[in-house]
Amino acid sequence: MLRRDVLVGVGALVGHKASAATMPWLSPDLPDGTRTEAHLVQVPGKQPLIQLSDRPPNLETPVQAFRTAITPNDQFFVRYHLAGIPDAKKLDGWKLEIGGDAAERSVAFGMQQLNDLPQTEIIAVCQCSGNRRGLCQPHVPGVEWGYGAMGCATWHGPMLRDVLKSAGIKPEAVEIWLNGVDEPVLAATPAFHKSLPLARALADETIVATSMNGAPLPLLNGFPARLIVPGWTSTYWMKHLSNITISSKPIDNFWMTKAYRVPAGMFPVADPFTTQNNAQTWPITGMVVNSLIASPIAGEQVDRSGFTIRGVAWDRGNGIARVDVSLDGGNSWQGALLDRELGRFAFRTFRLATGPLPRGTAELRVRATSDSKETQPDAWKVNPAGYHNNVPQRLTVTVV
Ligand SMILES: Nc1nc2c(c(=O)[nH]1)N[C@H]1C(S)=C(S)[C@@H](COP(=O)(O)O)O[C@H]1N2
Ligand SMILES: [Mo]
Repeated sequence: MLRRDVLVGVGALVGHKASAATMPWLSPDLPDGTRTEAHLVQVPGKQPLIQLSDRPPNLETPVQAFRTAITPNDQFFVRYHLAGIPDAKKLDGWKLEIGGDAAERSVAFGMQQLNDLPQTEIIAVCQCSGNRRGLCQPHVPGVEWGYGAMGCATWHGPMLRDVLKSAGIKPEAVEIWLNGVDEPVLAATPAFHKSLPLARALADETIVATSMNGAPLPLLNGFPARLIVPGWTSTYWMKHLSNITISSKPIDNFWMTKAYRVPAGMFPVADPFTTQNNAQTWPITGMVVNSLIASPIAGEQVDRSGFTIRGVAWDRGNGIARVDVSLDGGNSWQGALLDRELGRFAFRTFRLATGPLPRGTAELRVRATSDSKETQPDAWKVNPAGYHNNVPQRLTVTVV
């Protein structure tokens, strides 16, 4: 039997500094500063999350939440770039405005008008480009995320395509520029504006989500509407979406031309973002294949008669072909059982019954392979911003 008592009392830790002993799921590979500074906080509408920064709020989901394919709204991670985040009052009277030099006309949608469009629903992983940055070797600066800057939800709303069509798309359109309600508090900070190539904006699965797991979006996850770009890292998933510009020109701002970029050609790209490529760097786009063991957690005591390893695997929409688990630090691997697929953009849960194990410590590892034969590399492909870290997770448990 698994010992779960280490998890009991998480709520009692709220507001206190955590140590490795009180937050066992924090990987020992995280930089010392992160392990001592991170602590659980409970903000309105959320269960306790790991706080990496306060203003703006950057809150990570504890690993235990990834035992199911759907991440509950109140455990979903939170990432903001700018301290000027909207409260409910500021969002009162919210509208989504669409226009631009490559739009036929300007239009505005309230919630009712969005609901009147044909609706679609998709289960998709929302993962920060910098998920696992804190585990990168060598270490890189930035928000030092562990494993939980991600989540998977059922998103519901109209297709972005139908919203854009209401404004009319001129033939010269190349990019769709995106803007949310949040804003910098200092004039010197660039506003968080992003863009998408027209083809990605018109794709079937790109939607303006007005609900998440059957409920309105939590305030911190983009209420009342956010963009969903399944398969791509969530930097493009604009929250509190308020302005869309159909543009004949590529956007030129810090968050596109300087941030969220990877060395040209370093990672596989299914649908390139050519209007933003330069000779050295490309904007980050599709996620790389990855997997996570969510049970047991690091440091847990497990029974030598055997236990079940459970977790999730995902990629950018090719689908998960297999998940292999090692119980001996990577010397031997066994195929895990994959549960039913909830769609090609969703978390795929897996399980493996270990059978009897010798007493002592065991190092578990996990590695997923996609239907396009992509697998997780042994070494992280070093890039300055710490993106796409999909080195197989390692965790040590004590077999008693
Ligand atoms: N308005 C707005 N949308 C945003 C961001 C932001 O700072 N402001 N950050 C983006 C990034 S980088 C990520 S990782 C996701 C995080 O989504 P979440 O906070 O719902 O988990 O939101 C994206 N959308
Ligand atoms: Mo992100």
